[in-house]
Amino acid sequence: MTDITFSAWLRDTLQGHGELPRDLLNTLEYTARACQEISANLARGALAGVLGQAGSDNVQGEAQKKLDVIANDILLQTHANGSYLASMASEEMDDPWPVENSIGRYLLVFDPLDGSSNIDINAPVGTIFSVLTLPEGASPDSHDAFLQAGSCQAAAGYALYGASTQLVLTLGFGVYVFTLDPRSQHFILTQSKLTIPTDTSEFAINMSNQRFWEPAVQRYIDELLAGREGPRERDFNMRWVAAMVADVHRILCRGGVFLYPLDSKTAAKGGKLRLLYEANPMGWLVQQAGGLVSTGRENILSIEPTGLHQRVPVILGAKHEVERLERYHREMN
Ligand code: AFP
Repeated sequence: MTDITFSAWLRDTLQGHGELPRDLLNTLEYTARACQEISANLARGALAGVLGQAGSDNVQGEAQKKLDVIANDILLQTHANGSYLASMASEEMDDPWPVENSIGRYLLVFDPLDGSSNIDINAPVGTIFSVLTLPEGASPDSHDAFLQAGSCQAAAGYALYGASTQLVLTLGFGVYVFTLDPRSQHFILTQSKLTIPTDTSEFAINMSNQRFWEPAVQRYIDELLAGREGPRERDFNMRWVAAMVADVHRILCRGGVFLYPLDSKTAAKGGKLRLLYEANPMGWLVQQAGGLVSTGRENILSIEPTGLHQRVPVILGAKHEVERLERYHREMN
């Protein structure tokens, strides 16, 4: 079978859907190139002296790893001369970064390196990105231009830097996986139209926060842990990679449910995960694969953002599990 490269797939797919927004195609192609360069930096790791702390904090007040800053710079520089892109925003930057002299109509918002706490132990990390359209009359350097509901995304995806480097993307008609061929340095289509089963026996949550959760989540997790003797009448398995990209990729590939719910530690900030460059892109991918994405009380993709770095509680994955959690939130909170 002939290998289908990411570029060829993009061109054929966008044409097949009646339009070829050249700016969108370029935004995605150059983002893929940036992810290839980030992957090469990660692969050299200790040999390139890029591990460890950068000695600075980001807008979240979190200590930055050297590779957080390097990955952010790679994405900025890759797109710096792109007339196709109006502006960029990042977990690592307080404010948007408008592209000079650009007439582009698209916005790119990203978490350049998700799962940073995994870098120094050679565990999976990723890049998460979301593409929005610049609203008519909006200024590319304004926060407001980016404050759009997840349902408005033009594209969403991530790169997962694991045993292999994979690019996962949706344009609104299914979820597609491309694997980087180290020899050719092309991303090759390897999976099409991923589907998440409506039921699962595998959950992902950071159990160390258990005492801080709301009653609905306490009940839900207690029932899973009770296994076949409990109300769910079957045993469940747990995974937690501490990199959302890896946990969500597992769910897209074999099912499951992921929770980073509201807890009393993070309630004042609205949650742990960020809406624009974590929950929205990952949530749209999950929804495109037949899963659901919720705060426990509402569909995350319907939230009208009020801030560039806004946080939300995140529950996503198997339809019947997310529906059960939403029911528990209605009944108990
Ligand atoms: P870092 O990028 O700071 O490692 O955070 C990763 C993350 O935002 C998300 O990818 C994980 O699911 C979650 O945080 C892990 O949080 P805990 O470290 O509290 O388990």
